[in-house]
Amino acid sequence: MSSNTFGKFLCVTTFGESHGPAIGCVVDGCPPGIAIAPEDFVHDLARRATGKSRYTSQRHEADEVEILSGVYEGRTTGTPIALLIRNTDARSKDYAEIAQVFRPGHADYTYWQKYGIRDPRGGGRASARETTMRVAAAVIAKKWLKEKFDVEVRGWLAQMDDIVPALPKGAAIDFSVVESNPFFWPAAAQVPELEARINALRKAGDSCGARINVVATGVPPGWGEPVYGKLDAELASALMSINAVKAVEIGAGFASVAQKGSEHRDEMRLDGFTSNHAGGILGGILSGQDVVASIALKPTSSILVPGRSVNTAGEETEVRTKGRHDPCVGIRATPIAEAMVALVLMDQALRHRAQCGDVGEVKPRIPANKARRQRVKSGAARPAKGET
Ligand code: EPS
Repeated sequence: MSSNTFGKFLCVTTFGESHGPAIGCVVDGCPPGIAIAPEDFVHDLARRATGKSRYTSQRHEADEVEILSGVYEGRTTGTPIALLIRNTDARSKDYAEIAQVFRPGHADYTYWQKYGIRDPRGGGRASARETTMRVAAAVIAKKWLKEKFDVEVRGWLAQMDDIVPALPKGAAIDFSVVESNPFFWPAAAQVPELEARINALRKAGDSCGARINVVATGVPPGWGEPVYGKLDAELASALMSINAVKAVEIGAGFASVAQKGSEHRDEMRLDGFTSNHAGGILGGILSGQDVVASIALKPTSSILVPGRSVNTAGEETEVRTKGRHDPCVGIRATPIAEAMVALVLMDQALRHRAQCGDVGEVKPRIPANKARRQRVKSGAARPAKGET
């Protein structure tokens, strides 16, 4: 009932607040035998962390994962995996001024209405800090998906404020570029423009929103479920549960409103689908094409620009949020979006194996990437690793 757990076979529960002693998660239902060590968590946690560049909050957390259970001699045992990260750089006095005031756009007011009490320090449970454990849990999912199925889940920042990547339509994303700048931006030449935009927002005490795209490649057809367990429905729920997310699109998303049926449908040839407007999901079940999702994150609500609000005593007041905050929380949300997609995919893969593991490969099987191969051939896209 309290909704701190998600997943059916792979169940992830997170706990902890931004300024509590620690944050953690329990991952239950993980198959035995997966090699997991504390070092496995370092890369993705650092990609998500604050304080890694001048463009995010300057809170410096070590984000060191302690594996408390479920792993013996470096391998998962099939029992619940408990992971813990201690909070080491909380500055709760920053929140003294706003402890009795509701920040407009934040969850302060709604938590207060629901529980009649709230932990205001660092946003409590409604802080971006909570997403750390999603990323930690997904390290296991990403590893399992890659090792067992060669499935990879990767994302990039697809819009920041009104800036969009200057890439030709349909161009392949070069992930070495995405990973080489603190914005996860796919067009290197624009990074100075992004830096200037964040600097200007900081100076103005304001913030901006962002869009993130996530793609899962190498997925087999068949994962997913019909009706209430649709894979796209579960992706939408998982992605929407990330703090600050206000919209989720799968495949063509809202653009499908203005498409004709003859354009939207992804035609099938024996050598591949000719397009991927479905985002790899038909009837809630994977077609074998890449899974494509996109999310919109709202502008950070903890800003210096004064805003009108009310306080817990029921008086009208003005609020300015000082302290260390992200001018654009979307800048470091790429690994969080990847994490939610990976966790949903692993959960659905385990569910598929449980019910339909004996079905095997069904003919005909349509290869995934004809549309992409055509773009490569026409010069609109670069070949990906291993692609000719
Ligand atoms: C956050 C405010 C900042 C961020 C925090 C999210 O925390 P604080 O006010 O305690 O310095 O640093 O994010 C993280 C610490 C994190 O690991 O993501 C907020 O307002 O949501």
